[in-house]
Amino acid sequence: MNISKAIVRVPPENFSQGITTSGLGKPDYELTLKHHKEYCQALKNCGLNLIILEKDPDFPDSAFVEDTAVVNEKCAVITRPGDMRRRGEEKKIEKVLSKYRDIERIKKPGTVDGGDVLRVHNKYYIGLSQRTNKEGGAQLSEILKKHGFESVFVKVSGMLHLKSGVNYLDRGVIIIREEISDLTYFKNLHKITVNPRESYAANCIFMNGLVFMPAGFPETSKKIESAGFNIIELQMSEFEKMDGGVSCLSIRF
Ligand code: CIR
Repeated sequence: MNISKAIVRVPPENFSQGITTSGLGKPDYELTLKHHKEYCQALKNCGLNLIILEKDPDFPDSAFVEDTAVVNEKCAVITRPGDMRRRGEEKKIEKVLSKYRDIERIKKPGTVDGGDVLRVHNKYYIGLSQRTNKEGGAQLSEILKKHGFESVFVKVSGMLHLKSGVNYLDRGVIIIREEISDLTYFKNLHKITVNPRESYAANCIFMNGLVFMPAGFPETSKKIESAGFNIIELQMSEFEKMDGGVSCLSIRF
C-alpha cells in the first residue's frame, strides 16, 4: 500500500491518567507534547500528510490512535477497543476515515485493538490478546477475507499487543522479540531479533524507506542498520511509561 497520510492525535493534559502497567512512573506532560511533535515532524519529513486531531481529555489514552482502526487500500475497519476505558475513542476516528475509505466495524461482543493487527503484504496476523478476543478476531478476519486478504491468528501472551513484540519492516524482514522468535507463524520471514534487555525496541515501523524506532536501544539499532535499513530514532520515554510505542501513535494509510 502506498502510504501518503497519517492520523495522529495530540495527547491530552490528563495523559498520565491513562492505562499503564509499565511501572516507569508518571509521564511529564510538556515532554510528552515535545516528543509527540517530534514524532509528527518525522512523519512529515517522510512525505506524509498529517491529519492532526485535537486532544480529547475524555480519553487519556487517545493519542494511541492505532488501536482504533485497521486501514488498508480497500477499507477502514473501526475497532471496538478491548479496554472499556478506551471505548468511544474510535468514534472520532471513524468520522475522519469515512472521508477516505468504506467503513467496516467490529461489533459487540467482539473486541479488537489495532495494536494486535500486523500486516505483511496480503496477509494479516491477528493477535488474540487481553484486548482482542476471539469474536473480534473472527469478525476482522471475515471482513479482511471479503476484501481479498488472508489472515492467521496468533496467541499473544506476556505483552500488551502482538505488535509490542513483532513488526514488519520491508523486504521480507520482521523485527521480533527473541522470546517469541521461534513462533512458526513467522518462519518464512527474515528476522531481526531483539534482546530481552531491549524488548521495547521491537515496536518499530517502516515508513517510506526509514525505520522509525525508539531512541536508546543501541544493540537493536545496530542490528537494524546491519540489515541494510536507515533508521530514525525517536524519543519515546513518556509514551513508554503509558505502555505505548512507535506504531501506536499513528494510523498510516
Ligand atoms: C493502553 O493500555 O491501551 C494504552 N495505555 C497504550 C496503548 C498502546 N497501543 C499500542 O501498542 N498499539
